[in-house]
Amino acid sequence: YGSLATKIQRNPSFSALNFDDVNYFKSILGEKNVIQDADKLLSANTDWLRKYKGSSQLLLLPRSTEEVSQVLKYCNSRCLAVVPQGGNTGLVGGSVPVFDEVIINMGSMNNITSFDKVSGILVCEAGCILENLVSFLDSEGFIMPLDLGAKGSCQIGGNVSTNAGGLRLVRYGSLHGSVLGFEWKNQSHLGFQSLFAAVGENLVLLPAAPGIEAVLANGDVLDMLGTLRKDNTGYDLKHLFIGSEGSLGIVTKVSILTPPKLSSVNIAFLACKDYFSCRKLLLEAKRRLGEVLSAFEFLDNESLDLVLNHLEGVRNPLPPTMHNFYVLIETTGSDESYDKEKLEAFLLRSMEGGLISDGVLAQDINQASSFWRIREGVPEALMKAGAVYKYDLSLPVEKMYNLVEEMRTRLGNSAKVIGYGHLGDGNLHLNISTPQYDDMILAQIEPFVYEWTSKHRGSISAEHGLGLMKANEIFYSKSHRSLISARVFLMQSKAEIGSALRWPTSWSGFTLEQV
Ligand code: FAD
Ligand code: 2HG
Ligand code: ZN
Repeated sequence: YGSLATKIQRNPSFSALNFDDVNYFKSILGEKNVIQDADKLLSANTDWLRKYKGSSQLLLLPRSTEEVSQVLKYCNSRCLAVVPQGGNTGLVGGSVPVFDEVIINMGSMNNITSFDKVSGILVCEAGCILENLVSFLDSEGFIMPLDLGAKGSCQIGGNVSTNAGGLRLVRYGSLHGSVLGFEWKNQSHLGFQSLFAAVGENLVLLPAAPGIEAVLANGDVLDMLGTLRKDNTGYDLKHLFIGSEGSLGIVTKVSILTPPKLSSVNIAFLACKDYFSCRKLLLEAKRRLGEVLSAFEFLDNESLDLVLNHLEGVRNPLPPTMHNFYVLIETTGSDESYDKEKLEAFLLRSMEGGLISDGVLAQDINQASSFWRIREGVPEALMKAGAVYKYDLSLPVEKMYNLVEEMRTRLGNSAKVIGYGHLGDGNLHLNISTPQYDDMILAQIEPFVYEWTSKHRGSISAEHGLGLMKANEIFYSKSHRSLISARVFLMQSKAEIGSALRWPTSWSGFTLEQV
């Protein structure tokens, strides 16, 4: 893969790890949480896509906020580069080292701190696996406001750091709405000041609401663990961290608003003859299913084929007629007969109007999960099919599928081009599958895909983040002016961005000297 990693140089101002460093980490974390075992390092150095590979010699597993603090403080003083890692399911090469960064994996911080049944507020450590939180909440009669195919491995700290979207965003919104606060560690190498302290120096930061605590500087804890729904006292700093991909600090704890589990869930797997019908169906679903609509996902016939051909035990729930598109609609509500009636009336109407060519409504929980398996299984099926070029785009829904078609025309028989994703959120997952990575094919895809997205005023990263893959492509989605403003703000607040040091250029695309 002709990736950025092959074109960049390690920043020489970083130190190389030595024997004393390792001993120091052992003294803080204990021998067994300082990993040098070759197999474990190999997997921590390699990303989920097996596309990005670092050469870190050290994996650290802190068990408390205090340990994270001590580790970062030491790395700061020794100028050792670090990369925060959650479940390592990220798809843009952000969770693994580029060179020899120390990996700080949060998996050992996996405790649930508290849960308030009245407010639905869950406070937990960053290393909690999403699926474990889902199970815990299920027993309490609640659900997580986000759901994604990687739930068995990804961690809530990783979700917050990537601002993961997923399958329920259409109903519950993004994590900017559900995360009430979190605790983080400053990993800055310059300035040695926490963002909170520094912002306080330059700007007015009004007193925090009860429950939020700021611990300043030198890797000390900044506690923004708000558990309030409403709090308009000054700037809401946590929003800077949601989606910052570990570039500002390490998230150690999260408090999140969880919705109650509702009793009636219905799922339909539908076929549409063309993309226009999918779009029209989405409009109708929003209008007619309204408050009960909880997911609206789509996949093209090529995506379904891939899943059926590569995943064991998955079958098409519809009779084997070829349809061009498939849509998965989920409703969640509190009145079984009313919700079902509402969905059935909607389906009947859409069928009569010609928007749906065929469809099936899940009859039980097993059938419902088999529908979800089809949709959630696409990334796994792509991995089994060979090499994959992945693009996660926000685009106007009317134009979205044109890109898939144009890409097919461009690449001809040299690649399989598939389109699927979160149609309800205007998020296309364009994937290009080839037997192996090939620079000639890559040159046909990039920068075309980014230019196309930019021309249609879309985003080159809807939900996966920038990572290493797209760190230098941010200009396709953000103007120079907005980037400079963000950069200047961060510099004034002396909150140097970790990635500016870890990677050759920061997200803003400028080196410090340029600004
Ligand atoms: P990692 O992959 O370990 O890390 C991701 C980034 O966050 C890295 O930059 C890392 O440095 C940083 N990071 C991790 N933990 C912390 C922390 N505690 N503090 C600071 N920085 C941290 N994404 C979506 O948005 N929607 C989807 O529907 C979706 N589906 C997926 C399905 C599959 C099968 C897979 C493999 C991935 C999917 N993803 C999806 C992508 C991925 O972003 C999410 O899986 C998840 O949010 C990443 O969490 P993680 O714990 O694995 O983080
Ligand atoms: C999904 O929605 C994930 O399944 C992965 O975001 C998307 O494979 C992809 O491109
Ligand atoms: Zn997705």
